[in-house]
Amino acid sequence: MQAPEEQPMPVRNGAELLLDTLTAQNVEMIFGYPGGAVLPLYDAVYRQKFRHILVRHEQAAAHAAEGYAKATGKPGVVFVTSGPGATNAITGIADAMMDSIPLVVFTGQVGTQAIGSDAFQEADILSMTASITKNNYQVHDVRDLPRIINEAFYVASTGRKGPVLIDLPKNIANQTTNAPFPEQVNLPQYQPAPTVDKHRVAQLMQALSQAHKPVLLVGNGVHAAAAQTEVQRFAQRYQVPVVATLLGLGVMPTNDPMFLGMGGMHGTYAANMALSECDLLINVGSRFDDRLATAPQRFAPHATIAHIDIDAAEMDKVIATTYQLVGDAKAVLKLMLRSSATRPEVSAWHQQLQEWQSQHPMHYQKSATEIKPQQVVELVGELTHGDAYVVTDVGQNQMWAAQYYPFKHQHQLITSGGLGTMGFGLPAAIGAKLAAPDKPVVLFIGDGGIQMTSEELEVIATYDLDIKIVLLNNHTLGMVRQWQDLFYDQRRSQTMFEHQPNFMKLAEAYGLAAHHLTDPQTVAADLAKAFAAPHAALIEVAIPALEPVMPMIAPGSANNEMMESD
Ligand SMILES: Cc1ncc(C[n+]2csc(CCOP(=O)(O)OP(=O)(O)O)c2C)c(N)n1
Repeated sequence: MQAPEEQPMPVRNGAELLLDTLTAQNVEMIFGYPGGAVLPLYDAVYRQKFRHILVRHEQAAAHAAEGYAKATGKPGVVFVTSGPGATNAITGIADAMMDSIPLVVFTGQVGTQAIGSDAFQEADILSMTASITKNNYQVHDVRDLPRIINEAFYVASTGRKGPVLIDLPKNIANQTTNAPFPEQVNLPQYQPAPTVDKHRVAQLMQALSQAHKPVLLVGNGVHAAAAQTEVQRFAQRYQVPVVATLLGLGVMPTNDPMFLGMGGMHGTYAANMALSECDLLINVGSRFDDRLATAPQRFAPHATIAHIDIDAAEMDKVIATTYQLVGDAKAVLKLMLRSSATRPEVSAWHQQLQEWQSQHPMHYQKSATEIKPQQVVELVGELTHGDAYVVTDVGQNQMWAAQYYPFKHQHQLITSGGLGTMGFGLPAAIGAKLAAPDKPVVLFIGDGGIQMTSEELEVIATYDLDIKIVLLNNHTLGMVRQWQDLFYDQRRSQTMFEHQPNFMKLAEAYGLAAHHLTDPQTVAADLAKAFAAPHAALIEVAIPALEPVMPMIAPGSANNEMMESD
């Protein structure tokens, strides 16, 4: 008798097989853009009525898939055509790689017989994406498709997550087969969940029980492992204060007494002083990026450092560490919580931290004549009760959102951390809203960044996505201008916009509600009004051109060398 998995399947072509495999993987949505090399895929999408979101540029397909993946924790799926379609998606793929976001990207390719002949719309996307994907494949036999797809999903969403690309030549998409599927994933060399070294956990807990000034640093790895509860429990049980990286925001509720805020270049005074003065630093799932460890040689100079990360390659990459714990953050924290180690004596440390917090709170100069961006973020925080998915673009808008929004949940902040990609925000907000239609989604974006992917306003209109776009318009590439002012003697080369599009008319052209806010006296009421309707709105807020993001650590300075505003 034949085993059930060996029974012949109905004859299907590669494109149909691909969609069937996606269905088996519980994929509910694809972000993409059609073209010649992916015609078979789009024909299958049409006939199988697969939910497909038609973006207006392939970069946006990748960013929207990132937003979707961030909001759901599931891999985002992308379809683009060969050549220019594939190269347009590269920025989003690189962005996902830097922030460990699971994506499965399908690129069309010219037929196998034409590969290497400079055929129409041919690009060697495998070489181009080798360094910005966790793995990439080109399919040469239709019967390999289910195996490759299953492997791609497995690799993208396990271990250190990231993008995987599958290049599908057109003739393979058209080839028919009755090959069975699905197959078990069989990748013996790939060990995504390393076993945690219990002995090291015990050593670390022993060190903790003797520390007088411990700090827990939390990064993206905590989100990836869904270890928010464990972090909170650990902080509470051992009275260890917590500092977050940009991508670690949301792990601790902003108002938690154990939370010191974001550390690094634009972090809080208390967080950066804690990093500088601590005697034990336990880093959970952050990679000591240079925006956090601003001067690696002088980072946490008095501390014994422990690093918990799923990726062994992160160990000692930037900062030398004493305790290295390779493993899933949740698994490691669970073991740490099970330890019988005694609680350290930390009352003097807490008193010191409280002093820093009360003497140097986050603050900005209020104004009776101008709307301040920090105030806008605070007001949006109140309006949304700290519950919204907050998506940002890159620049000052991103930092003000990180500094002033009252985050409560994990996965709540969707931002481009590692690559710092302007143009990320608008499409990522689309992905987040499609992933969580019942949740409020707010996008903070600058006047530079919105012009990079503004064509996606059409997608918001087409699918009637209730996204509140808060455009902080300072008529300048604010973050770059800030650096020019500070470090280039105010030579504002190419960073001041003398002419700008009429953003209100732009919104109207796409059929979206538009609000222009200029009055600081009425800004709270104006924002509330703009947020009231259950449809998208572009809310342009006029903010001062020269407002800086403070505090700031100059590049190369140590964490305790902060510039503060008056
Ligand atoms: C694709 C891309 N190009 C250039 C940059 C460099 N860059 C970083 S922030 C920034 C200015 C952003 O200006 P805007 O979007 O107006 O936001 P603001 O800083 O004023 O809030 C630039 C140009 C980038 N991060 N990404």
